[in-house]
Amino acid sequence: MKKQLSPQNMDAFWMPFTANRDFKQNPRLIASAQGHHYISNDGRKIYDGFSGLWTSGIGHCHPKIVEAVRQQVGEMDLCMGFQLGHSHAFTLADKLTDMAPQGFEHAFFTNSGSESVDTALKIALAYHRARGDASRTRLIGRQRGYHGVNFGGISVGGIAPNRKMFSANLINGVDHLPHTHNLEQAAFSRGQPQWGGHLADELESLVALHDASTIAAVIVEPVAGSTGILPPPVSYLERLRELCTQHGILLIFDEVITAFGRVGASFAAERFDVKPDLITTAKGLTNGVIPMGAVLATDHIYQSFMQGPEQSIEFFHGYTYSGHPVATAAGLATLEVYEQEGSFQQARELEDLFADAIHQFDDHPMVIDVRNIGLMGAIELAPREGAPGARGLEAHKQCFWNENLVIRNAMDILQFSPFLNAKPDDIAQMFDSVRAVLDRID
Ligand code: PXG
Repeated sequence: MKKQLSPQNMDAFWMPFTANRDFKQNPRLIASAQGHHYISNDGRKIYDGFSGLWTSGIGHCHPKIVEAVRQQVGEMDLCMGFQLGHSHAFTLADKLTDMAPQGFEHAFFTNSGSESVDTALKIALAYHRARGDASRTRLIGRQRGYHGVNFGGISVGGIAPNRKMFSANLINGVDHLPHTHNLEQAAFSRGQPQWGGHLADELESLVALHDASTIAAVIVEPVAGSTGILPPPVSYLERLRELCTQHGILLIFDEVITAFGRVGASFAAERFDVKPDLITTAKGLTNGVIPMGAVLATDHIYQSFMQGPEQSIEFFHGYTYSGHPVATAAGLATLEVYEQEGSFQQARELEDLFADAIHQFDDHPMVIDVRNIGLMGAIELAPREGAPGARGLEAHKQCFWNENLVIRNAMDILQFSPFLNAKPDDIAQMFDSVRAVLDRID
């Protein structure tokens, strides 16, 4: 007999990035997902305003992806991934690099965004060493950056609660650029803020401090996501690129969120027309159906590894499940659907409507900022006196229980990540619900 869930028997599952005790008092449980909706355990149809944590851009249980997975799992569940290969992994790498900005000709497969980030950092370090420039060991991230939860990722990341418990064990030789959030200068910007491009010049100070010959790579999210959606100021990414090139530093774009249509293009690198040296991806690579990530590398980087005796391994790195057959089948089907349905274009066409809808909150008395780019948007609430984050969490819960809507809160910042193929009426309805909630809470 199926055990009924109750707060008394939910302790075995230690939930990720969740207030376990609070959640288990009154769990928000989902029984199924289809298209743009979840069905909750209590039978309600709930609109997913967050595309399943930025992952399921073309909707849940897309029939073509489900079918590809079904077929693959019955045909070849697993292929030993080291020293053996299977054609789907090669085909997916081809398709992915075709979709990527020009010059990205190689893909290294991982199983998550965190693994993609740590893989990219290792590629950057090993690349310099392979070129005989082994003194380039320092890494530069950015305050408020999120690069997953592995040791490399939290070291270059800039989110204090993710770092503080491990502060003595973070990897050595990491600095951070300042973040670009500034309410005085750039609140209520539509799209890229006009203010803040100069913050990229802070890289010059780090170069002056350490000397360029010690710096391997800079890693940034082209649009900072988890921290509450910070679109890049006008000219910021261009300037970072310029400085990295000038100083021989690799530029890594962490596109775990921004790739695959989220900013109305295949990649943010494409949208902002700035070409990094490495790109990390995950999430939308399989529409979230099977965990998978990838690091994209330029031919120049790949070729710098392809030296020495041919029988020796060029890069001592990889995961049991790198290029897993079922994940690659999901990835292939997903990229095909993006093309067939014109998903990135659909997202681009929705951007203005989404921007109008979210900026209706610009003059709401509880709101201190509204930001958007592509189909990423945030409403920043003024925190309650003495209780930062409480208002945001209450809004999230009220959306779920009273409005049948899933949104995400990062402290007091409400975040929205609509489907690439969202219906305009659903976007309007989502923000009607948010308004109802904001009018109700104090
Ligand atoms: N880099 C970036 C830019 C991310 O957004 C990761 C790396 C790590 O990916 P994995 O697959 O290891 O989780 C992410 C993940 C949120 C939220 O609420 C964001 C992520 C994950 C969970 C929640 O913004 N991003």
